[in-house]
Amino acid sequence: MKADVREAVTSRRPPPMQPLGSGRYVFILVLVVLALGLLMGRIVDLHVIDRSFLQGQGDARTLRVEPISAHRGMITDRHGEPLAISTPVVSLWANPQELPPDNIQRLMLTRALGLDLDDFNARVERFSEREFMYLRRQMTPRAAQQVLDLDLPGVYSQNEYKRYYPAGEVTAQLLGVTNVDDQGQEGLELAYHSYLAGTPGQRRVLKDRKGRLVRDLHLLREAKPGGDLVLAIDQRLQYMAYRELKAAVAEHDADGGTLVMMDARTGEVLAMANQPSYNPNDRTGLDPRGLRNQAIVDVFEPGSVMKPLSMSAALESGEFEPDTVVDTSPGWMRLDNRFTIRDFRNYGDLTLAGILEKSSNIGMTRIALELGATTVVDKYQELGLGQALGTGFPGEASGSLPAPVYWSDSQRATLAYGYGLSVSALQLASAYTTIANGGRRLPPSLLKLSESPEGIPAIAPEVANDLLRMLEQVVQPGTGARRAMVPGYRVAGKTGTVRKTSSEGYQEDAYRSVFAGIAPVSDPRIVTVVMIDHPRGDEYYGGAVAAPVFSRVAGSALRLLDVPPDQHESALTAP
Ligand code: 59J
Repeated sequence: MKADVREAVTSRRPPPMQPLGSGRYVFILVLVVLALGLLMGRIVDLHVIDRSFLQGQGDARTLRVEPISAHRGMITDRHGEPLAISTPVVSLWANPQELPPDNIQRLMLTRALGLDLDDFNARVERFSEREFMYLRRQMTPRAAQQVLDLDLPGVYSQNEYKRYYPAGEVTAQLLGVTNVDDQGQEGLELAYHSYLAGTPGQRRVLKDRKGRLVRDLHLLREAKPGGDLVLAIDQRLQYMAYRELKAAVAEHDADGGTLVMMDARTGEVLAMANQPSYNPNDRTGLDPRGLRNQAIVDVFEPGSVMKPLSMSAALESGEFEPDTVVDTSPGWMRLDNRFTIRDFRNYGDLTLAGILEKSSNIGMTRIALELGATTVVDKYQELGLGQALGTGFPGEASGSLPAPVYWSDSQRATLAYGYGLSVSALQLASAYTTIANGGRRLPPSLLKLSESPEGIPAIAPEVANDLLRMLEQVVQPGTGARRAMVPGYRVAGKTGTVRKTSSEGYQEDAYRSVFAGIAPVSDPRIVTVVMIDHPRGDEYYGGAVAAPVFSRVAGSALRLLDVPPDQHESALTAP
């Protein structure tokens, strides 16, 4: 069997090769040499003789991967009104190596770009070793096309988006800004940058020497547009609040001011205005003070607007009722043998409601000294003071509460009437919102909410309601806060006049005027805090400077929000 197989294999061996006849050999050799010769000739032809033609062909069509700018999401108010939008723009750039050396052509180019020829030539000189320099960024597509139509060598374009803020200075500090590369730099533009920015796409393209598109070959990755951000802000309220704040700061020749309006039911921030401000669409020569969203990032010593908050601790203690009488005479008091507390004048016997109405420092002191050493500071903490609010706003201030090893009487007293702590306007508004909605603390929200949050109980409901009524008594004809009244609506609130500090301590003639208020009392809808920094005119009391701003802003807001007027005697009395 094995022998058979071997036999079969050997029998299939090919016949031995025949020697090549010499005629056929020479013929094939000649063919091969000829073919090689032709190829060499073609190589010489392509590399030496036709070189420039080939290079031209190669340059003329280049395969490139181009980025596709992603559209940055819009920022709108709660009703979809645009507050920050991205519009298509064209940036022109040049390859300095390819620019025409000829001054006539350069003059045409600089004229179309709106540049000075000498400056331009100097810049081209500086970039002469490089292959990229911007000619002009973020031009309108039409203006850029006029430059491209000159058809000059070395001039290229790229499509981008530019941010525009329709409300300008009215929303400047809240929105913040992006830089020329569309990166969020400040405010909400910074806080929500990655959400707004989206992801740039990529496409493979065939371009000619001038960078002009010959053919769109294929999409490698689609640009993913950024998401839209819907703010809690109501643009109508925002404009109105900004206008009133600006007018008041100008009228009183103040250093600045801030205003926060919150929805009393949801904690949403309906308006947030600051002075000074700036135009985010044209930042040339801006005052850096205008960049600060004071309402969130700056803190101040609040003074008497804290009295209702410390009073909530007194009412909850069970030791005091709204009509409990406290003797405030003789209108001054010495504590710790070194510190004198004063009232504006001697008010004698005052109820708790009366203490708020007259803003008696002595009354608050008497109450605070009856309470546990940390009762008031604990309440402040429960109301969200001395801690971050979690708005996500860059640089959000926490403010500070004192935490001494030992509480002296003067420290307990001054804390209860608003000194020795610092708060932001937003924290203050949030604390008043707790009074407005029956004692639940709502986290302030800069974004529109789809549903009202639960909130955290921070004041007993009956105490919150008592306080609301007491604060209504503060804003009545004949009180220091009467100018906060709003015709047609019942309002509640508290003034404050706070001496500003310098490195030498409390100043004699520099104040902050503050008002914190709630409206309407029948069913609270808005909470507003107004702070005017250093009014320089004759008037500087909170009741004279900040309260009228509250009156105008709250009145307009209630009408814009279609809140039905109160059927109440006091509401019908004009201030
Ligand atoms: C005040 C303070 C400073 C800090 C005093 C305002 C204190 C205090 C030490 C003198 C002006 C002034 C810790 S008064 O806000 O009491 O709003 O209509 O700045 O008291 O002890 O020339 N408010 N303001 N106090 N300090 N330290 C009153 C009151 C308030 C008014 C007016 C005028 C102060 C009736 C303030 C208002 O309720």
